[in-house]
Amino acid sequence: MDQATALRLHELMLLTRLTEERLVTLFRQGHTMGGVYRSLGQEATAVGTALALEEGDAIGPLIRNLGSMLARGAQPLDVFRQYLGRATSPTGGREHNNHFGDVAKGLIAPTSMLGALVPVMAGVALAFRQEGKANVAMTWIGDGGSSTGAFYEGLNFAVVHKLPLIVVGESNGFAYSTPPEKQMKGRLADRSQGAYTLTVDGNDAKAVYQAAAFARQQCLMGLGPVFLVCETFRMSGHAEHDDQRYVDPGLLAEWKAKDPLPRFEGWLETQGWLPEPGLQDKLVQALAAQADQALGEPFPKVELLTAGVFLS
Ligand SMILES: Cc1ncc(C[n+]2csc(CCOP(=O)(O)OP(=O)(O)O)c2C)c(N)n1
Repeated sequence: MDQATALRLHELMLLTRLTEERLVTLFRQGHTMGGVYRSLGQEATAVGTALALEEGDAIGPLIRNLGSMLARGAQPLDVFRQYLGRATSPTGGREHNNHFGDVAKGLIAPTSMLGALVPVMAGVALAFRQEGKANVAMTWIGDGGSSTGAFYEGLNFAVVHKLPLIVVGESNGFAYSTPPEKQMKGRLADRSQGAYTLTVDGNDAKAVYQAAAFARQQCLMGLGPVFLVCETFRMSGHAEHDDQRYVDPGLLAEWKAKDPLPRFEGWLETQGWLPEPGLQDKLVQALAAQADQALGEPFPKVELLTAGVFLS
């Protein structure tokens, strides 16, 4: 990894963490419309994978992959507008977390239905191949989400048709309060269905980035999908309303020592590649100003709320 990429990876991980911290503040102040779902401790998994993609590739993230969206050009201001339900948000105030996309940026909107994006992104990968494009599609799945039929159907389809799809498996200790052994036999990597499978330390940003770049090459060589399993840990509750009382404090302490951000900063230091001085303060101030801007913007007009919404 070159210096510019390493510093970008660091800045995006920091931006993800600080954006989510600001969201937590807005949640505690009672400003957000719903829950706040963080990726605390998993920033390397979200950012390291997406940053390894190239122009023209596409991602289909989940709620815990805000970092991947920022890596593809989504703006924190739009994230705040979404959570605050403002008319100016990408969904016009109709949706209240990160469920927004931008096809021009290769960002397919996240959906709540776990697993559902695997067949969707397999379809995107199929379209890339049919159009003769040297591009890949990427999506993410948690250990809980990997128990859905859609995950199996989508990955199986990609394996059979050798599609350029990267499915990032996030093995993060819990699905809500359920540990993997209570809902699956074996490990997440065992669910690959014949896809080339790599398991990496998901808290090692460099390793994640390199594995994702390798996976991309595999896909472009026509070798079929890659299941890239990242071993990591969800360092906060399922969302901010969940205090994680079911998690062994010893386990949390163990993973805190493996926090991907200070760990990557340590590696940058060994390289002599220091982030810009004052970067964190600069980001904190910019994010506070963006959150204030979003707070000052209007709510949608009630009569417009159902416009563009599919009503069955
Ligand atoms: C098909 C489906 N079933 C159930 C849910 C409700 N649900 C939302 S998040 C979640 C837990 C997800 O756990 P996991 O896939 O391991 O991801 P993590 O939250 O650990 O990132 C569940 C069950 C859902 N959104 N979609």
